Formats: sequence, C-alpha cells, structure tokens
Amino acid sequence: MAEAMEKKNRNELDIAQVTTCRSTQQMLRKAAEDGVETAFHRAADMKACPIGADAACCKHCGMGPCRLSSKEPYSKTGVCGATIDTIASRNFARMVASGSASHIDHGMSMLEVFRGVLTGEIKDYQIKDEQKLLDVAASVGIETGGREIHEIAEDLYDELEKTYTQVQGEIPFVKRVPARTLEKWRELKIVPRGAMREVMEIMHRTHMGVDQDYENMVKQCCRTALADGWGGSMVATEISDILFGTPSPLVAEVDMGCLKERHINIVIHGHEPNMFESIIASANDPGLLNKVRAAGAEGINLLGMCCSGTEVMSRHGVPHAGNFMSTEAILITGAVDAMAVDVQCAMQSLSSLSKCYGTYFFTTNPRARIEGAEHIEIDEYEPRICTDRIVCRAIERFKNRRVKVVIPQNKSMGVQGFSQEYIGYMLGGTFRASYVPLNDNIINGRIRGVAAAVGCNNPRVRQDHVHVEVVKELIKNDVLVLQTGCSQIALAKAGLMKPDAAVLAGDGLKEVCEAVGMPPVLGLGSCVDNSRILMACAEMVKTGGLGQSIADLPVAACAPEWMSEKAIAIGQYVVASGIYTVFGATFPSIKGTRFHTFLFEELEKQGLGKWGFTTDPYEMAHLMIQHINKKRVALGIMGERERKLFDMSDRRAVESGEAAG
Ligand code: SF4
Ligand code: MSK
Repeated sequence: MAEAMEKKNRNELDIAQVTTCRSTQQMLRKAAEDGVETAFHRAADMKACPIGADAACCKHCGMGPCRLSSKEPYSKTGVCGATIDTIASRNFARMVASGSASHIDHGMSMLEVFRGVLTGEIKDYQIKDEQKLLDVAASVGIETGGREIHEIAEDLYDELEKTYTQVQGEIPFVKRVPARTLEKWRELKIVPRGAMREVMEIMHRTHMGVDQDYENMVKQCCRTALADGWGGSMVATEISDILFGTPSPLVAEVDMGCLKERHINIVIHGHEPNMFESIIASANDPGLLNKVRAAGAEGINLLGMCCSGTEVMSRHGVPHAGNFMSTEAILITGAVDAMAVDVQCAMQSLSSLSKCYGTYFFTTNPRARIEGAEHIEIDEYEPRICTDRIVCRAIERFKNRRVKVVIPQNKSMGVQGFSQEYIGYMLGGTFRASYVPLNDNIINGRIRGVAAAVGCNNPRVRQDHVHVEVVKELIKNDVLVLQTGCSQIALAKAGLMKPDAAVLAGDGLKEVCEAVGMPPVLGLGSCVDNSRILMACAEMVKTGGLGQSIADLPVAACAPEWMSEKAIAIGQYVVASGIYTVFGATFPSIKGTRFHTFLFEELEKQGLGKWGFTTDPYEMAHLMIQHINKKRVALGIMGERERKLFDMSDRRAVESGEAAG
C-alpha cells in the first residue's frame, strides 16, 4: 500500500478484547496486515492521564497549570487557593457547556433551515409533516385553529428562536415539562432563560476567580444542560421532524455488510440531517445516475454512520454501517468511495486513513474542517451544489478504485424509527395515541419500568460489549429499553431491534411485546433525539398513575461507553430532569470529594435525579433496576409486580403439570 502509515513499534492489539463488533474485528486484522493504525491502537499505546481523568488539574489561568492530588485529604489547592471541588466542578461545567453548545448550535442550524424554507429562499426542503408542526405549535401555546399553516409556522419560528436568544424568562419548551418538575426547577432557580445566555454564563463562571462554590456551579450546569435537552436538542428534533418527517417504524439494515462491491459506496457521518437529506436527492438524480451507469457501477449505495445515520435510518430506512468506533474500520474495507462528514464525532484520523485506501474524504460544514480533507462547503440555500459534487467525486473514485476491496459479510435487520408519538400509537391504537397502556403495564407489573440506554463508543471500553450486555440484562428483568445514538446501533447489530428479540425479555415484557408486535428495545434516533425520551417521560407523567413529576417515574438511564462532552451534557440534563443516570467507561470526578457526593447523592435529595457510575454492565443494569424498584415502592405499585410474578409462575407450573395437587 503506497501511502500506508509508517508501522509503529507497538504492542500487538488483542482484537477480540477491544471490540465485539465482528466487522470491526475483521478490519482490525486487515489493518495489521496493511500496517495502518486506528484509535484502538492509539488508546492502547497512550494511557489516559490519571490527573486529567480525575479532573484534578486546572489550566484556567497563567499562574498554573495546577495539578492537585486525587488522594485524601484533598487539602492541596491551586496557586489561587482553588480546592479540588472547585477545580473538578469547573472542569465538569466546561464539559457541560461544550456538549450543550454542540447540540444547541445544531438546533439553531436546523431552525435557520426552517426559516429559509418559510421565506422561500430554501427550495430543496419543505414542511413535510404538517400535523407535527401543529402539535409543536400548540405545545408552546400558539393558536392553531382556523389558521394558515404558513402563518402558524412563522409564529413557531419566532417562538422557538427564543430558545437561543432570550435573555430573561423561560425557554418555550418548559411548557412541556410536567408541572411538579417545573415547580422544582423554579424553586432551585435552574429554569433556562435562553441557551446562548446559559452557555455564556457557564464560561464566565468557570473563569479564574469567579464561581468557587461547587454547589452553585452545579446549578448552572443544570440550567445550561436543561437548555440543551428541553431547548437546543428538542428544537433540532422537532424541526427535523417537521421538515423531513416524523419517524415511524420501518425495517432497516445495519453493519458493514451493507456495503456493496459493485456499487458506489458513499458514507455520510455526522450529526446534521439536512446534508444527508440533500445527498439522498442527489443519489436519485437521473442525470447523476446516468454517470453512475457510464462508470460501470450498479448504482449508488448511501450509508449512514454515527448520529445523522441513525436519524436518517429512522426516517427513511437508509442502511447504517456502524457506530463511532467503526468509522475508521469501514475505510479499511477499501469499498468506501466517498466519506463526507459535517459536524461532531469525526476523528481527525479519518483524513489520513482515507488516503491510505484511496477513499475521497470530504468536510462540508464551515465549522468543521479537517486538514487533508477536501472541503466542499454546503450552502444551506443550495445544498445540492455540495451533494451533487460529492456524488460526482465518488463516481470518479469508483472508476479509479486501486485497492483491494474486502467487505465484512455481517448484516442485521431490525425495526427502527420509533418516536414518542409512535409509542403512543403503537400501544394506544392508531386513532388516538395514548400512553395509558404503557402506564397500565407498568402499574400492573408486566413492565417493571423504562430505561434509556444511549451514548457513544470509547476505545478504552470493549466496543459494544457494555451496551449490549446492560440492555440484555435490563430486558431480562422486564425493563423496556429506549435507545439512541451509537448505543442503538450496537443493539441493532446484535439483533435486538427485532420483535423476536422478545424471547430474551422477562415474561412480563415479553407478553407485552408479543401482544403489540414490538421489539423489547426501541430505537428513537440520534443523540439530539434524547429529547424524545424526555417527551416520553413527560407523557408518562401526564397520563397519570406514576406520580406527579419525572423524578417519581420508575425510569433510569445509562451511557455505558460514553466519550464525548455531549454525553456529559445529556447526562446532566437527564439528571436535572429527575432521572437516575449511570455512566460507564470513566467519570470526571473523584469519589469521596464533596463535588462527587453532590452529583451522586445530594441532587436526588433536592428532588432531581442523580449520577451513578460503574464499568460492569450487570452491575449497571442492577443499579438501574434497584432504582426502578425504589420508585415502584414509593408509588405503591411494587406489590402489583410481586403478585403478577407469582401468578405467572403459578400459571407456568399449572401448564407444565407441576401444580401442587
Ligand atoms: Fe491554578 Fe487557580 Fe489558575 Fe486554575 S485558576 S490554573 S487553580 S491558579
Ligand atoms: S455520534 S456523541 S459518538 S453517541 Fe452521536 Fe455516537 Fe456519541 Fe458521537
């Protein structure tokens, strides 16, 4: 391989230990033959900095950087006197700020596209889901009766813009928050005003010599993260649904076996769905398809990766080739003619690795250029100029493929495309969406509770292993699992998105899945679509019987293999919304410090959720199950579950002829 990277002197990678993804394993074996490296190799060669892992260092001013001891009695301070709690909370707050800003900026981009559609300057997209538009408008108090769609849409734009720009008051979507939860936020003074203001304030507070009280800092972390979950992310989801359609279940394929040797393979990796929507149009353009045929290809094969892939798979059934830790591995197949990225989670190494395999690698967003990549900037007003060009370049690469193509033959089918609305229709009937059956099944104990399993891969964790095992353990214990992001793809590859995966569920959950024909694991889309999980929780509260606030629900969340600051922001808004949230991989604070105790114990005493941590998938599942049980006891429905289980085993005994005579 002419441009192969120089082979470094490094320990042999134990491939089976770093990933359970069979396609990625196969490509890592090929990487060894080809002499190329991946993040798995770099993680093995470079141990994580222990001081940084504990969030015990500060470089917020020129008197430092200051490194504190992560050992008790934690009495060492920075040059300015900052304690370990101040330093760790400031570091945490900056992660929340960066993660929230990423979703918020994404949401703002989607809102700009919406504005362009309304003014008529953008012609490539239209309002596709008018019912969703009406529902969203009504949810923020906009009059919809007897009015023109366009007029309502303009009011909605004006209202949602406040999510970002408002300097006082409350962001619009707090109108969707259950009353008791919102009351608690008001009491704690953590209701977001406007997302830009909250991110700005966190950056101010974390400057040297400003907020040096970890409890006060955590309040601003809650307020900023809530501006993400119930603000930026929720706007991104709702506007994407309005413009591109609200997902409803469809069958889709995942894994690298979706690559096709005789097709032009184009991989889209990133987070904003508009570029993906545009390239779908380019890939179906008759003129471009003539060029495809002239190049001797059988067609264009579009594939998604990471979050925009999950989103577009949910809406249109576009195959998904793999999650975050497979984004390098797929290039090693040699089958990718073009990879185009927009924003977030695109490793810089993709640029050099794509050169090794002759793949054309493109950046498209002005915020996110990568050295060595060809930049074809997307113009939101004329997106086809960018995406047609990418297709043309991919055709060129197909004609000039020089490398050997090796496609892993692994592929899984599953049902994707659930939304909070569809969960209502699925359980409550097509004419009138309702969460009553879900709540009833939780109350009668067939379903113990609901868990969200979300988040990234991390090369310091065996890829997909924790995601898959924690979810299997949860469903075995009758916990219905909602999924997004890279976690969703891990479970899809493992085959758990099929209705027949219900055989792995406990008797109660299995009974519900079989009655409805649904899988025990429901995929809701990308990371910003975690807002769908918040809305599902709000619906459960509104429906009744499970308490007055989100904190009362028998619900828990986890991000078993997280790596991005966005995951910390998500975790923080899920906790602030009232949900126990367990992270795996690592956690940026030191157990035993006051800041850590505040996150892991005190927030719950204030009426919010709390953080948890473990790297063991079974312990993670059981921490969540214990929490769900605790909530069931508080709701007075634990007895229902015990009676139900007794009845079920009695019934089995009768059926198998073992009943006491
Ligand atoms: Fe050190 Fe304080 Fe400066 Fe941080 S802000 S680098 S702890 S002196
Ligand atoms: S893409 S944020 S690695 S889930 Fe959303 Fe995956 Fe995490 Fe990126």
